[in-house]
Amino acid sequence: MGTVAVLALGANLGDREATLRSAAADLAEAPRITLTRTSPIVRSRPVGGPPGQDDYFNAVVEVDTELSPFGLLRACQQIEERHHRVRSERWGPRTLDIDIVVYGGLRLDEPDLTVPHLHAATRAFVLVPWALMDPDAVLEGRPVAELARRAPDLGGLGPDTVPLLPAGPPAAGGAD
Ligand code: A4P
Ligand code: MG
Repeated sequence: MGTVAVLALGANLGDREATLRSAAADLAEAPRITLTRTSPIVRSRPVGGPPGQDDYFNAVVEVDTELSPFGLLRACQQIEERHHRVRSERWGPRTLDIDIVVYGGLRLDEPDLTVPHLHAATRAFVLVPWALMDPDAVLEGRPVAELARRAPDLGGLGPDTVPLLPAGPPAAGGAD
């Protein structure tokens, strides 16, 4: 048993649904990472960034990992790279973004890694899928579902969700 972490996935270029599915599969296959739960995919208007961007598709996943926080960050970045993410413009369009939302109860503020993620508590595109995945989730003492209801970008979320992974037996070693 390692550390339970929550990762946020976002895509707004290319086949966004396929990218999120494939990223979840990559995480499930990554060494020292077990995918334990996945949220549905939500559709969201871009928050920040240049005008004229396409909608995002967002999802969150829960993993159990034996990697250190920086090891997990590196693993996420390798998966981003595999999806040919182009880092051109901060907050600009991207084929795939994977952020560490929480890593157990760790608090860390390093130049390359802040956990909990700096904006996690205020972004409906993270909080809504997280609460759908785990209705009892808590972030820094506050229910995620309640934070989601108060998030300024809540109105930018589409009404429909689609499953991230097809229904079936839980991932190998899954906790569900
Ligand atoms: N970094 C620090 N903390 C973390 C963390 N907890 N998880 C560092 C992951 N990375 C972390 O990230 C820049 C640097 O953040 C990395 O080098 C890492 O060491 P990046 O992914 O290269 O760049 P970015 O994603 O453009 O910047 P950033 O700050 O991650 O942007 P955000 O805050 O993730 O915002 N609107 C909708 N609807 N849906 C979205 O998914 N995403 C963004 C990106 C903006 N608007 C969006 C969405
Ligand atoms: Mg990022």
